[in-house]
Amino acid sequence: MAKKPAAKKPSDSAAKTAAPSEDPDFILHSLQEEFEAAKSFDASDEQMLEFYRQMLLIRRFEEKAGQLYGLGLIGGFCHLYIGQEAVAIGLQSALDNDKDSVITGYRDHGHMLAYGLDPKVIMAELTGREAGISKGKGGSMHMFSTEHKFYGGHGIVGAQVALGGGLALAHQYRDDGGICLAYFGDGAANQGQVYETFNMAALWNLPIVFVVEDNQYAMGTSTKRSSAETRFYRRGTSFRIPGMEVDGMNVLEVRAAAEVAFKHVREGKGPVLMECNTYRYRGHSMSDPAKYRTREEVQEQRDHHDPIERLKATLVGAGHGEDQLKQIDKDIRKRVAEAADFAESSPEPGPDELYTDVLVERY
Ligand SMILES: Cc1ncc(C[n+]2csc(CCOP(=O)(O)OP(=O)(O)O)c2C)c(N)n1
Ligand SMILES: [Mg+2]
Repeated sequence: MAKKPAAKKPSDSAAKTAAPSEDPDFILHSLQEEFEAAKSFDASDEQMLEFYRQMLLIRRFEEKAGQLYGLGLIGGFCHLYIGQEAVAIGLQSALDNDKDSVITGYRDHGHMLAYGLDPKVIMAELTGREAGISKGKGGSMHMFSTEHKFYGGHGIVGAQVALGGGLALAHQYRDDGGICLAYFGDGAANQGQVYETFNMAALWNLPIVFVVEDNQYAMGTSTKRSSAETRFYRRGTSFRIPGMEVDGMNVLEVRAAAEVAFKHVREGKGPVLMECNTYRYRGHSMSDPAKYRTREEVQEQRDHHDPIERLKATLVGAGHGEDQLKQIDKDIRKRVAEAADFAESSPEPGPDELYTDVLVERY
């Protein structure tokens, strides 16, 4: 786990034994206790293999995206998700894609791939091609698909939280049974609009799960330098939003937390705030030399907390051979190479596309 939970104070254990009505922090840890009771998702063999394939696809895709950026084939910004794969896969594997919506910031390639989409349309979006999921007009930071109920891809830090509140209100208003999953970063967690949204979401009992992907840094600033309270799951307490603290480097733990949180929200009990502790291996964006941290710090995370290696060890323990897992990697590398070839060779959108998708109506 990227961040060690602080040692419990005596008052925490006292509160644990108190009846809910006498426990001032009941709201805060009501779901955490349920989650702690079954912290690892009891995945079938096939589910575990699927989590492994999906996380590896994100990893290899992002590595390739980094290469294409280096070759000048990706314009604008490019923020890689390497290291954080278990968060998107653990959470989104528990969604109902026919009903639920997802919204996130600019580090969004992994969240799109978690839908099981063909990597070709994501890579083509990165290279600005017509075949891309947003016709090549969104690029890395602004992917969007109403078809999949994926509402972006946002470059304004924290904006997706307020917009996510709106998506949740739409689910409630239309009574469509869906919930919204709104991801944001540790840096975004210090934005004012986040707390305005918390207030409204709790007041109106909106069906939303707020997820802080605490990857330890906001650009070059560590959470310790930017945040008075780094245990982000506590930040909903004053709005009576239950918090959950999750090891975001462990896909089975993230999925177990998703089960608890989604059930709570689907039952109409209002929002949940989940903190997933994770780590980004690469710089903030491709143009970040990452001088604010040591190589050793990154290496320690790679060597001891990597989410893919961790699941691999579980799979090996369950009897899967190294050869089988190597073959999966080989197949994924091939898919990603094909996606890159496709993205490099497909045409750019025509000039008339400049005037489409600007307003809802074509003009
Ligand atoms: C409103 C706003 N302020 C500042 C920025 C510049 N900016 C871009 S990314 C970023 C850091 C955000 O970090 P975090 O929320 O932790 O997300 P991460 O990049 O770690 O995924 C900042 C300050 C911005 N895009 N929007
Ligand atoms: Mg961050």
